[in-house]
Amino acid sequence: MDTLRIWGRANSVNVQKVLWCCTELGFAFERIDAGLHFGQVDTPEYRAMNPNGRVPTLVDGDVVLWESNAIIRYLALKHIEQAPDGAGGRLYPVGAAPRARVERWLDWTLATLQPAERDLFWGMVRVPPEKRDMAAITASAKASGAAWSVLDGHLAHGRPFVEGDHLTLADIVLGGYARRWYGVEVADRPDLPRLRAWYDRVAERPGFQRYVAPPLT
Ligand SMILES: N[C@@H](CCC(=O)N[C@@H](CS)C(=O)NCC(=O)O)C(=O)O
Repeated sequence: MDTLRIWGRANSVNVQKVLWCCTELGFAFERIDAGLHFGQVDTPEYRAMNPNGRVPTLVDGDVVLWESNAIIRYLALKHIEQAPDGAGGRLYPVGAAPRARVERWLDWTLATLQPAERDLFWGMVRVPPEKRDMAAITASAKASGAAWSVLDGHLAHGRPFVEGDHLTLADIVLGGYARRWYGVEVADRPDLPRLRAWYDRVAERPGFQRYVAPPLT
């Protein structure tokens, strides 16, 4: 099997989810720094792989993919092809209903959570204090709290992971953003005990510890 090549800087949440996913699946990979101060993403060679000039990009032999959620779906499906009863089928359930329940969180993260939390994360982590737009940060913190309340309510099902008794792609994608939520200072952070208990659980995974837990930069 070719070693997977993953282009993207290690502090990108969208790269981190791919690395964590590879760890859950036992896939070896090589990561190449790209994006922000590492550059690379504007070269013709990179744009030929990923015309968006964003990270991550996955290269697996002649398969070249961008969009992090598409990449983790691909990795899980690749694993299912190799080992139908293995880790891929647990991360990305095969049945229509269980898979759709996982899929919704992948879509929700892109459509609802990420737009809500972007100004909070960027403002608090990547902008120096004297240049922060505190109105945008406050609005983003409020919108983030509202989004996380949706997941907290969902977790009233009482099971350990977002869609049941084991980790799925939903936990990986949401876990990366939860790292950001709990990693920045938020005034009036809503008390969401089910969310916090779930976060502490997923944060124990070796793939999270290695790729998602490091300091936010
Ligand atoms: N929806 C895309 C978003 C890709 C994206 O915006 N990635 C960011 C990093 S999280 C990026 O490339 N930023 C510019 C850069 O690093 O140069 C995905 O999930 O892959």
